[in-house]
Amino acid sequence: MKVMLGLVTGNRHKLAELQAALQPYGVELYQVSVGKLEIQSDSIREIALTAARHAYSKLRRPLIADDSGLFIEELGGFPGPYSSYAYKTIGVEGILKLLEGSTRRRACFRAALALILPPYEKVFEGEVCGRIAGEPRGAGGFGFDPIFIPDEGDGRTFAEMSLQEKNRYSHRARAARALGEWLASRWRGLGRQSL
Ligand code: ITT
Repeated sequence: MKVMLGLVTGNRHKLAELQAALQPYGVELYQVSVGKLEIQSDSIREIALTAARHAYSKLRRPLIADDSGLFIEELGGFPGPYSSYAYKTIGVEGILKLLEGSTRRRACFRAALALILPPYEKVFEGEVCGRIAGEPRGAGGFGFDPIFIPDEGDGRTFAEMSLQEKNRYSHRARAARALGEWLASRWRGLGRQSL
């Protein structure tokens, strides 16, 4: 059972993480480079779905789009859907500065994966919660990985983990596994060898 899916992204880390998470489900993921349409919205579901629909209208091939963000409790959920912009502007150091002196450091990463596989259109979500570290640690991963410590881990940040370890807990891998399970249930229902 095999399905080829395009991933609409300019972020190679997302590609690598999703490839690893989806491969066990028979998904072959490749990067598509139509300009990703990024609408402004406070819903990552809506942002991902709009990007996927837009890319599908251009390519007419089965694909997914990932929108994700870091939601920090002390900051009322900021940067959330604006994480990409916050990362490019204030960065990791800016977030640490905003939390300076605060003991309330709870945060969650969330990911929405929008799938267009006609006649289906679905959004799968994943979440991982943890806390914001006092200082950046580790050289792996991307974005806010050096300051995020998942609850389920052993105190290391995502940037101190291998891709496989990060995928055990991450928001993106969880959304990917939900997508993979859904595909597997479709296959079982259809009794077909491929989609
Ligand atoms: P594309 O839009 O091209 O897919 P992007 O990186 O801009 O790539 P988003 O618009 O979804 O993706 O922005 C999400 C931002 O949230 C991202 O730039 C990171 O700063 C942060 N982020 C999301 N998932 C992350 C993760 O697994 N580890 C660290 N930071 C993450």
